Amino acid sequence: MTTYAEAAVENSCLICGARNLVGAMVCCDCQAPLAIVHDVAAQERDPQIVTILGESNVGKTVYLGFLLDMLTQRAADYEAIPKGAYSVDLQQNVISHMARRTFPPKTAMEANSWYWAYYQIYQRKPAPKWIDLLMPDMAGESLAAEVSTPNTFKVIRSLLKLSAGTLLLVDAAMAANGSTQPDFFAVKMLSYIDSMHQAKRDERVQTPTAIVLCKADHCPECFDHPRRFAQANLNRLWNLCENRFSNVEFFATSVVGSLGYATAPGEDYVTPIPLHTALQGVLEPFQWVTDQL
Ligand SMILES: Nc1nc2c(ncn2[C@@H]2O[C@H](COP(=O)(O)OP(=O)(O)OP(=O)(O)O)[C@@H](O)[C@H]2O)c(=O)[nH]1
Ligand SMILES: [Mg+2]
Ligand SMILES: [Zn+2]
Repeated sequence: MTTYAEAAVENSCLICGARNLVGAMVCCDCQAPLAIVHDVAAQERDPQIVTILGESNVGKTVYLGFLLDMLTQRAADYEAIPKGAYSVDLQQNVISHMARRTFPPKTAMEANSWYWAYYQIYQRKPAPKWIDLLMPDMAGESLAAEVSTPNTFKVIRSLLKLSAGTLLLVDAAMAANGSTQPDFFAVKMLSYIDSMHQAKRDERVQTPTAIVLCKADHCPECFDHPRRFAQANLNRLWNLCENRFSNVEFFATSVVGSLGYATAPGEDYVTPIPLHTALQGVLEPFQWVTDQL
C-alpha cells in the first residue's frame, strides 16, 4: 500500500491507481483529474468519496451545485473549504446559471469534462469531526452506458468501489406521473452496485445509500412521506433496497419554487425557466450520509 505522499511523487491516480507521467493533468487510464492526488497528499488524511448517481436529466448537477453552495455558506453549522480552485467550478456554474434564470447545461459524457469537487468539511454536530469529501459530477448517460456494459467507463466502476456513501437521485415527478422509467433505472443502478459486492453473496450492501426523490415540487406529497411515496411509485426499487441494502433512507428534494415555460421563435420544444430558487430538502440526505462516515 503506497502512501498518499508516494502516490503524489509517482503521480499515480487516486481513483484507479494507474501511474501517470509527471506533469500529466488527467489520468491516462480513467481520466480523473490528477490535481486531486496532490491536494490529498497535502491533506494527509483519507478522502471519503460520496457518489451522486442518477439518470440523465434527473437533476444531479443542479442538486450538487446547490448542496456545495449551501455548505460553503455554513448551512446547518457546517464549514466547507474547497480544496483547489477546480472544486469551486461546479458550484459557480450552477449558481451563475440559476441567477440568470436558466438551468445549467447537461453534463457531457466524456469523463475529462466532469467537474470534481474536493471539499474539507467540518461538522459540529452530533460530535465535531472533519471529513474530506470527494464528489464528482458524472453524466447520467455515462452511468447508463457503464451499467448496461460494465467497464466502458472505468472511472465509474473505480469510484463506486471506493464510495463511502451514495446519493441515488430519482425523478419523483416522472414516477408520480406513472412512468416506470425512474424505477427501472434506479433498480439497474443498484443491482450493478450489488453485483460489485458479489464476493460477499449472502451479506447485504452496507454502504449508506440515500434515495433522493427529485423535483418534488411537482409532487409535494413526497415531502410528507418519502418512504410511502417510494413504496407506492417505485416499488421495484423499494423491494430491492429491502432485500439487498441494509442502510437505506428516503428523502424528497426540490430546488425551484416556481417554473415558467418558454419556446424560442422557430423552435418546437419547450424549455423550463426557473423563476426563483427555493431549496427544500437539499441538505438532509447529505447530512444523513455524512453522519455515518
Ligand atoms: N421542477 C424541477 N425541475 C428540476 C429540478 N432540478 C432539476 N430540474 C430539471 O432537470 C433538468 C436536469 O437537471 P441537471 O442537474 O442538469 O440533470 P443531470 O442529472 O445533471 O443530467 P445529466 O448531466 O445529463 O446527467 C434541469 O434542466 C431542470 O429542467 C427541481 O428541483 N425541480
Ligand atoms: Mg449533469
Ligand atoms: Zn485513474
